[in-house]
Amino acid sequence: MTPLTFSPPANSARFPANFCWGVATAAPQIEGAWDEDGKGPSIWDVFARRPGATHGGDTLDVACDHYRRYETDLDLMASLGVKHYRLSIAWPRIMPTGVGTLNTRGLDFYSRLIDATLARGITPWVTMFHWDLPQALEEQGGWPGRHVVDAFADYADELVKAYGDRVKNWITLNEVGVFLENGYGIGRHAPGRKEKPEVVNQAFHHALLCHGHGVRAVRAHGGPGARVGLTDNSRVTIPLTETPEDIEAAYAQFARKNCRILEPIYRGNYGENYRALTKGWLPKTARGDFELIAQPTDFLGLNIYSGECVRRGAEGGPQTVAYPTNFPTADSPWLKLNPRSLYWGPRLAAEVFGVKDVVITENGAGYDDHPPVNGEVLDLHRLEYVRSCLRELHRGIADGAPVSGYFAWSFMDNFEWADGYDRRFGLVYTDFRTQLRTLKASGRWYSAVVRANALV
Ligand code: GBH
Repeated sequence: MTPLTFSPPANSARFPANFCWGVATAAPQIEGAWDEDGKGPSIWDVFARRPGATHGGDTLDVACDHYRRYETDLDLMASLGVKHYRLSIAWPRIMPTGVGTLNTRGLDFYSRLIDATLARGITPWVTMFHWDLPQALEEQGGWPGRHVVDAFADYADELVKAYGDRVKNWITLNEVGVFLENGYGIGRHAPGRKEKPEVVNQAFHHALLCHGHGVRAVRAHGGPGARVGLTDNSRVTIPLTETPEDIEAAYAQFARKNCRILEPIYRGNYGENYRALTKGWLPKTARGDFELIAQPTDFLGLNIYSGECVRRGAEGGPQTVAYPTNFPTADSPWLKLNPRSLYWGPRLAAEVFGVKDVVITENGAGYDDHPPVNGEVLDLHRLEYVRSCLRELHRGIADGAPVSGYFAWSFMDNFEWADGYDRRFGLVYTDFRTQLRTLKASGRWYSAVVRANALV
């Protein structure tokens, strides 16, 4: 038999030079120490204590105990060869009631964390807000009230003043649509409210203003080289077949499905799609709001796990095609395994909204991994899915999608919101009883990808 030649994938799927490979986490999901060193309660600390709110009544009290273990966690991260780390800051550690006096011990914690990151040659990407609103602000009405905007403006200023000398990559808010729809619309996330669409849309407006203040704060105090963007969970519309008709349908549907966030940010108004969605209802705005919201940013962060398929319908308009009930799905039932979302997400953002730089700030898969056996967690499902996603991301870059970075969600298994500790997204397995960390097969593989800057 004559052996065929073997081209290592490393040659065929090399990523651009300077591509940023990273891992991501969020403060409330990993830190624990929920009331230590002067931290105030967040809406999640309170919500998780409500009977039935989270899987098995799980709370954020201890989580991965990262507050105490950050040094060894960062050692493990560095050993993977990862050079970028997306972390978030807990607002109630910095300002226990959301406003007023700064909590020095909270500020010091992130100062040490940032230094420890840099000391290992890892660049921090800091999210200002990943869902842990100080409970005191919720008690004054929460996101539907405009007081949150003034509070956030001060908070953002303090963060950038405190860390701007060392942090050059800032993300204002994580997934506005998700924390507001789930928290104030359907009540599945903190604070668990079920409000009318008008109230939720008003809350969206306030969150967009907070994003604007985040950008303003970075421009004002960020120093040389500072960059800032929003992280959005844009709905990705995948053309069912990659034909001109279905691609056109995907464009139209992308503009519609993301009109509450990308339209105001990239077009500076609530446009036709927004008005069609709300039947003409518009949030209360003040003079100058859109100047703040639509300030130019340096990148758009996209969290992409899945997408929906779209085709040209019988009447010629775009039509979403439902997944069959037995379509391949991760253990998270919402996570339909469709890697093409990584091709189309960045491309649509660029083509429909003119985004010049996309960073994939999250991608991954939620599975109920089995505990380690002989020190191994063989999460082949996650490995193959993420590999397929990267293959599609690579295809997108080859076709001109402006993608400059990719962060795997998540560095380690953590508090998965309403799913508690039941659902795992980590490249590292966390034993929540002993706090032992075990690198999974997917983590080992990801490390090889990062080192090769290519699909392996
Ligand atoms: C991200 O959200 C978050 O940024 C991150 O904190 C989180 O850990 C990660 O993804 C994994 O979930 O159960 O049917 O009500 C991802 C987008 C949208 C996924 C809301 C879960 C709830 C669907 N999320 N969705 S459902």
